[in-house]
Amino acid sequence: MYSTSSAFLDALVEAGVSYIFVNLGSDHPALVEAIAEARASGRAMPTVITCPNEMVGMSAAHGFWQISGVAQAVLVHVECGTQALAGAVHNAAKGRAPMLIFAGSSPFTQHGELPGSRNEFIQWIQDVHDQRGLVRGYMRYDAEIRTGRNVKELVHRSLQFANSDPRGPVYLMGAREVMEEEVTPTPDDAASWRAVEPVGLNPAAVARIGRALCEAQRPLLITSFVGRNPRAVAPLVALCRKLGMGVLESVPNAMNFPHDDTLYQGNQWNEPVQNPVLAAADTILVVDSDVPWIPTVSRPCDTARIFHIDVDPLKQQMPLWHIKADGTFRADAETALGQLLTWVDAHPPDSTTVARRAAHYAGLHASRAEALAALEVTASGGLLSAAFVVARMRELLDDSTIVINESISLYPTVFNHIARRRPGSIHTSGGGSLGWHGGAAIGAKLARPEADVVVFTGDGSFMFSVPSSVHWMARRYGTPFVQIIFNNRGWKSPKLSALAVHPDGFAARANQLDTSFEPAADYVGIAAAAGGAWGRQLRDPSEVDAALREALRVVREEKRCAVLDVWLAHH
Ligand SMILES: Cc1ncc(C[n+]2csc(CCOP(=O)(O)OP(=O)(O)O)c2C)c(N)n1
Ligand SMILES: [Mg+2]
Repeated sequence: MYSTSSAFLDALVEAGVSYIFVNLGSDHPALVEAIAEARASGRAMPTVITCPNEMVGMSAAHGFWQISGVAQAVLVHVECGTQALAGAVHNAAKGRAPMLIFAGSSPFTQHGELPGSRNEFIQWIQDVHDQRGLVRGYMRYDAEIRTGRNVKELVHRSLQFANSDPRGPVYLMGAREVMEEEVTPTPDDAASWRAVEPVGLNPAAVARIGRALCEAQRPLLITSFVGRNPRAVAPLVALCRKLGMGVLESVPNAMNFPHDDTLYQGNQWNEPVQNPVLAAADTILVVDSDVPWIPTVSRPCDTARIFHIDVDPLKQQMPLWHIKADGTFRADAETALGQLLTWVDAHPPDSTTVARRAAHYAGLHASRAEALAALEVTASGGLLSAAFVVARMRELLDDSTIVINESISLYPTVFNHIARRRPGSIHTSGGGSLGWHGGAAIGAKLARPEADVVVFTGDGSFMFSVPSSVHWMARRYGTPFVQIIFNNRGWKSPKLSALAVHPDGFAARANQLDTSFEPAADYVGIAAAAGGAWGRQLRDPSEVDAALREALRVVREEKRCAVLDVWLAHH
């Protein structure tokens, strides 16, 4: 029998979906049957990945997209499974990661009126008023499949939304009876549902921005996620070189600009100080950033001319957002940067000016490099420092390695000392709901099995990631990765947040702020029990090199995860 569910699976194949990350329930008999039927009859179907935890599954779809650029599907159980997607929903929405989520819903008949009618107690309990409303605030689109006759249309329409700018997750819901409905196969028309083509700048805008950048004394580009599209990095680098324009990353989410380029001026996060490069810029081009600076601590000079480019410059989903820009432009970064490059080629700036600007930034770059090198030592008292561990790892990796960074208070340490150069070679979630890295590493490895995947995470974020599920999946699906846990015995960041607002209060005088993980859990033991991971705890700097080498060997040769529990000073 060919059902709505069979057509749903066919639509996914037509749309180029390779994996469905599933967590099944009583809403899915039609899909389970359709999957078994497709397998038995040899029909093409996405590979099914069993996800014991939904958030891990959705994070895997997120990571897969980050590496491959191809949206995948996530299948969850009614409103319960939808809620269990948890913070992964936030991360995909904020990180603009496209994927299709499908959830069943309780049968809408209770006397056997239709195939799929209620036959289990839970179907009354799981019947809720607004299942789609649970995630609507985060979805680019949501809809209900009401008949199998147009299910393929709904799949293609939702993926068209997911893949069109600003991209993000979409949600479809279908009740049991609808997913059981017998239908006739329809032709593949996925090609007519492609993403909306990227938009560029209008010609006047190109000239206006181009002229301002050429006239500037000290032009600066600020970005957070230009490199989410790895193809946008080359025009960015070329434009910056042509202009002698420095690049400052704010809360980077990808490899936006090669760290060894002398125009690179570092990355800013929550540092409670004014960034001097930002303060010195007279013309600033913000491209693809949700938080280009934090005005209460660090901002451009009042007279700076600011231009802002993003496919979603209004930040449609953020109630409060503003930067004091002289011009705001809705455009795709790769397209816009290419247009600006062409304009600058046709109207080349004065070469001595460009050389002067570039030399200025190169001087700052060299001082920065020196300061970073000085940090790549062990901490006082023979303790490990994160900068030391990251720097030692850098020496063992090449440009092809995929680095996943969820190191929280150590985000900048990882970015600065791993110092990536290849577009697409480092990622964060792009959101703020912790626990993304484990699923993301699995997705990344599925997307590029030949690459090494190296994860850096805080100990708190490791606990958030549902490591039992992550490590079980990593073994089951052969997606081994190196996982370096920065174990500062707890949550440093909430402590820093409290002390930043109340530096002299009770909290500052208290000897504990309920952020500690003492006594520490055995993280290597958790990963070993769940997925047969290899691992060890590291406390002595002299053991680091051998342990990092062994971790890479284990992942490459034994094809199992390698977990290093790196003991840092207590937070
Ligand atoms: C799902 C979720 N819960 C809580 C928080 C709030 N939060 C932000 S940072 C942090 C601590 C993270 O701990 P860890 O990964 O060990 O990093 P550290 O701060 O110690 O560097 C917490 C709890 C969050 N961002 N997301
Ligand atoms: Mg911690």
